[in-house]
Amino acid sequence: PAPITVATSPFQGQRPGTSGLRKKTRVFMQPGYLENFTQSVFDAIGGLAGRVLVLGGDGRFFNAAAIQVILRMAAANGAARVIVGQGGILSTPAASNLIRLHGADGGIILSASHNPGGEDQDFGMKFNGPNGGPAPEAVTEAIHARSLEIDAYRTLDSADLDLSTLGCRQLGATEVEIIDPVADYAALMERLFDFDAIRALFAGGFTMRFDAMHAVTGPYAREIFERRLGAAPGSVVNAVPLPDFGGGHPDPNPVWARELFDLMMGAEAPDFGAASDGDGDRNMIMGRGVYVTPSDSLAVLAANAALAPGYAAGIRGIARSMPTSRAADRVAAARGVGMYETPTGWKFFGNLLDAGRVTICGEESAGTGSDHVREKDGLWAVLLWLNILAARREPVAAIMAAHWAEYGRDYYSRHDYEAVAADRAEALIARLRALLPALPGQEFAGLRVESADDFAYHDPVDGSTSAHQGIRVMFTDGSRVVLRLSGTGTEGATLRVYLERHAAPGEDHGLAPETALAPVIAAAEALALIRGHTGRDRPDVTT
Ligand code: VG1
Ligand code: CO
Repeated sequence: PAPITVATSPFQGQRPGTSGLRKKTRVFMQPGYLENFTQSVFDAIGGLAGRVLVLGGDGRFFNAAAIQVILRMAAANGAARVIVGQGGILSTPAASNLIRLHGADGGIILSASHNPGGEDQDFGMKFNGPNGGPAPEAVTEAIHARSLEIDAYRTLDSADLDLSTLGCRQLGATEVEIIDPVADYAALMERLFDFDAIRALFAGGFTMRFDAMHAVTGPYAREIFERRLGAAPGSVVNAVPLPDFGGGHPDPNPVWARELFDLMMGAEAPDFGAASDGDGDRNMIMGRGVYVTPSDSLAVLAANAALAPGYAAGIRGIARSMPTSRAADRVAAARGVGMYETPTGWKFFGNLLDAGRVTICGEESAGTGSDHVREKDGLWAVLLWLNILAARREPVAAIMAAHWAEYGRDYYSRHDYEAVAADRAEALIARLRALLPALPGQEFAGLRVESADDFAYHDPVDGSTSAHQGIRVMFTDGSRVVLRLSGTGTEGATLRVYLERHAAPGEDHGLAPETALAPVIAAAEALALIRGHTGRDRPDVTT
């Protein structure tokens, strides 16, 4: 079929946020909407002629149709080759791996990640560059700029391709290669971790439950945990990806993965519990009777990484997003390795990883990963935990207690106020911004401000600056409050309030987080007047 050019006019609001462009599914399904954005991506990277692209998604509603649209457009734009996951499925970390493995020029991942899926829920599209990582801000801004002036897109008048069987198909002059979404990823995991030791752990009676939340990790988890590592059949639950994630909210945290959380806190708990999100880049870690906060998990993984073969030489440095607790900083300081604090979103880790400055990265939002790919990686985190458990032969709770005894405990919690009227949420942040210079020395509910700023990041590798990344308030007792607005929502604004307090080695590490954090929560309210601005007397989601 010959390429055809279709006239179009711009849609407002095609600006990628923290992680790609996320909108209501019906917005994406409007005629021309997906096409405009896709062509804007191709144009912004200098065209697709002769280039190689990786393509897949998390299987949510509209995934299959959108893949066909993008394939036709890639072919009409002259792509040499498109590597597609069978059935249109690829987890985000698997896509990142494939881009690197094939030396592709980039990849498109269809996902709204932890947002619910379905015709009335959310859809999204992420573009990753040749390093396998999320496009940096300069690229996402160029895509947005292009979307505002676009007047035509290219496509083919051709039938849908069969993506259900492996192998190569021809689409115009473009070769489309349909690959097993799991195989290369599982092989990478086998290289990084001591599968023999983990197999021996399971053979010795160790039990686990992994909740795939009816999202993309089901097939990956079954293959790796049950088939290759010998976890008991049925250890992986909700393993079949569904277009609406079974009506659930595929966000692995104590609220949305309640069933797993309750199991792990009850009398029937297995030794280990974990879950992942829509596109497979997040993780939740639990032991019997214990929930490991993502910030703590990052610190423990960094401290113990050398127990895994892939990291036996030690780590070069650690990076965390600014709102993530400072638990990892204590590990970096003790090991004498570099520590970097970046804005929220994995795209900011790419340069540090490419430059070899850091090995392990993490975010408080349940994202952890390493230099093996350029995305956060849910199953990677679960496997590193399993490798550590296989080497140390101690329960998760004992590992946490020992970690806190050595470094102290950073009590941590995040309060989310969702779907707040955008002007009210923005007014709250604007007020704080205006107050910043006067805050040091002031007291709020008994806590004295030591310093406060609107976080700006200066990338040490490419010299770029990203400003207005969140309000940071440090108190003299070492506590911290961070406030920022989410960049992944599709309805109104979501205010995130991040609360943290350090209990040094020797202090009480056995408190409930809400008890330990009560003074910080009170100070955050006194400082930011959250109730007044949001009209809510409590957060919608506490993690
Ligand atoms: C959230 C998290 C952030 C994460 C991002 C994408 O962003 O806070 O840490 O990188 O989601 O994760 P925001 O702007 O809503 O706070 V994923 O797994 O949804 O791609
Ligand atoms: Co995700």
